[in-house]
Amino acid sequence: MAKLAYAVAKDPTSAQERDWYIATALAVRDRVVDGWAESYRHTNDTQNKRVYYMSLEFLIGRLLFDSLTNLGIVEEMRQALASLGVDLDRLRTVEPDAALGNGGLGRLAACFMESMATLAVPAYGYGIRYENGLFRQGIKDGWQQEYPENWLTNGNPWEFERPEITYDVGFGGTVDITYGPDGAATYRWHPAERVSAVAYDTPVVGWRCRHVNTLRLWAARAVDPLRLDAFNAGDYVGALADRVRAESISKVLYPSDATPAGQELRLRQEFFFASASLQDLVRRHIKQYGPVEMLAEKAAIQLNDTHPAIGVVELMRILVDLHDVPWAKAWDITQATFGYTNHTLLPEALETWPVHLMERLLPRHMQIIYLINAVHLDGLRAKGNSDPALLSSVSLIEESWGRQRVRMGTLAFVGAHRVNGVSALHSELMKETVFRDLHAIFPEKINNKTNGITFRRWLYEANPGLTKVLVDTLGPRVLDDPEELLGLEKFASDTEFQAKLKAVRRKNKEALSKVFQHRLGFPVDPDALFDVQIKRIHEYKRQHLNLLETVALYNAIRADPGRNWTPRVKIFAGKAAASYHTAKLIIKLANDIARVVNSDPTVRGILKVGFLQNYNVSLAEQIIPAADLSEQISTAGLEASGTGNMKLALNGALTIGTLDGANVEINERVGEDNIFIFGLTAEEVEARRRNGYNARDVIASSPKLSEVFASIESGVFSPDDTSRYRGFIEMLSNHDHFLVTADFDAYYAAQRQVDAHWQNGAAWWRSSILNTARVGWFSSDRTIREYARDIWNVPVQTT
Ligand code: 26V
Repeated sequence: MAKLAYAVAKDPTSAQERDWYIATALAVRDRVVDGWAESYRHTNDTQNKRVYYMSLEFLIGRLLFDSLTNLGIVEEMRQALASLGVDLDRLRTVEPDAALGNGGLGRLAACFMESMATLAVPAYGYGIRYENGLFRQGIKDGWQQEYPENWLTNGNPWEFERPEITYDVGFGGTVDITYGPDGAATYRWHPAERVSAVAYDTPVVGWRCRHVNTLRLWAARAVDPLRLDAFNAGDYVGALADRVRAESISKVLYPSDATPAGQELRLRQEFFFASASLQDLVRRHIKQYGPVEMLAEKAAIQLNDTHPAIGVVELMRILVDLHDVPWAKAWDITQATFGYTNHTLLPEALETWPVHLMERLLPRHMQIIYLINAVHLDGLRAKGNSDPALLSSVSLIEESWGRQRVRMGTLAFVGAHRVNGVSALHSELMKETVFRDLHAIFPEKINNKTNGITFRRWLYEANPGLTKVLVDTLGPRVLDDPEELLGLEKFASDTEFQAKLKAVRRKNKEALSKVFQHRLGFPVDPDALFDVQIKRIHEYKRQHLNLLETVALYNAIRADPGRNWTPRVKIFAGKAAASYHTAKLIIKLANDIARVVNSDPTVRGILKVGFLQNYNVSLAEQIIPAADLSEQISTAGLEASGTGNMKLALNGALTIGTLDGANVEINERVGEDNIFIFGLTAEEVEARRRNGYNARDVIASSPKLSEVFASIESGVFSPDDTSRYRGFIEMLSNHDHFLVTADFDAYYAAQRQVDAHWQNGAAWWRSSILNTARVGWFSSDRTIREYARDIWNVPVQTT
């Protein structure tokens, strides 16, 4: 009430929902800030080592329930608001999602921030305060439309602007050399352009408010917001031009997670936030801990993919040019400080930058890169490596057709003391593929850190019904130690316990059915099997494999409607990069199939298809607790880990999937009777591709697949444009790069096993319980403990 009056300046009679939301958030924030100050003091007093998580993406979602949950005051707040006639669950939906990320990599960063706070690892997350988060997706006539997502329009109660924490970031210009009396050269960069980076801090509160960390996001501002000379001369546009150019850096998140934008603005974003963050942490180190030579003892910097890898070079510049640290010493400090996480092996996603662009934008950094490379290659030659093919393969500079590019993956690899993949399989494949030669030279660098998820958001907040059953059954300890979930195993076949979980799932499915009604205009049957594929739309993730199976199932039902079919709802959600045509066509295909299937009376009550638009963290929180089946069907070897797979299994969905990414480890833990694994293994995929895969023969030998192809190609699902999918079918028939056709029959068969298992209700629920029971290991607390022990060398609090 006081907040509503004094911070929002509204009285209860005129307050709108948004006013109540802001007042509530501010009241909660006060409690968080108390813990924040204390955590900060504690770290300063103990002089503990800090972790810096550098990421161009933090896919946070909403924060109100995160704060309430971790402070343990959800019910208290619910009642307080109810006594004022306000519904907390409605307020919850007023908050816009902070969608400062594309997908898995960004969401992982957000889960890690929460776990680091929970484990009281003193940490800063560093990133960019994008004004526009990931685009909002609309669907028009079945096609994806992109709209800007200005999440800050109504203010953001969680952030604190820190105008006093501002750094200059330079671009372009020249490099001066001066020689000292001993002949040693000193280099000084004189940038032609400067942009200010202004800090915005968001507190990140850990479970039970044990510790509060900071997410520090940088906003770009012009150093000189208005050129008065130009303004006074009447050139109003020109006077503002520099400002527009400078501020464009933090305007928008790049909305692709597969193909590097390759644009100057992206490189400017990368350097902007890397430089501001390094200036900030070096300044803090010197102020609090003294000599810069001690940096690696007091700071661990984790690079979330190669996006901040230019930071390796920026730290070298800061040490060598600004603090006169000798080169070799500076390199030791840099390597000891940085760790690098790789999140994808897709060749098209590996970042490289043209040398000429680097030279123009960051001339001093390009010199340093050449020097790092020279020392790196000389070191190899000194160790007897003289094979030119090897040297060019591990060089920081890639040369092809006379064009030179800087390999950011190689830079991150050589600049870090540890390099990690995000699942056991992915880490092994890193050693065999992209980093093969580097791994042979530095065999101790690559290590695995299988991803995890924060159970606070993905279980306690998203699924309070299930959480209550767990606490009632296992006791409150389960909230602090996810391994306690194993205690569920003994209830797996207990009919009474199964009934409790069924009731919870049923309620969650009813809630999701309302979402269907609201967004798509029809409800779905909560008794049907909810079959869910939610993730970015990508050919390698193979939403189209799922769609082909949907059509095959549709055909089979129509051919024999009286059979004992398992009623299913096929649920899809996900965004396609705006320029990714095939992904957008897959969305259109999903909607085309949905239209035909949903209006066919023959399959009514048996099959429904729905594409839910604008997938984001908040929609995920609604879908996951209602899911029965989790689709994790990427071409083996291509999904680095996946984290949705973990969220769905934790909430009791059974997985149908390939042996890819973390599915492999989920399979090992839940047991093969409780998961549906199908398809080619990563090795088999490799072999098929190597031997030249012929899709046409495979299609011809599968009557089901032939029928599916024929119906899609002939326009059964696109009567308004019968040629719409001709090119798509042709592509799958001629160069089926992701081996959709190769896995089709196995996938169809696995789906029929799913049907059979579902029909034996007790067996299904037993498997579901065993999934929840056995995936405690996928908590991001476990992942962070491993990073802390093996990479960062920092202590963690025991829970
Ligand atoms: C690449 C690019 C290229 C330039 C444009 C912007 C951009 C943004 C992101 C990326 C890399 C995306 C890599 C990624 O998200 N990988 C996912 O990481 C998850 C967390 O480790 C993992 O679970 C997923 O399997 C993996 O696909």
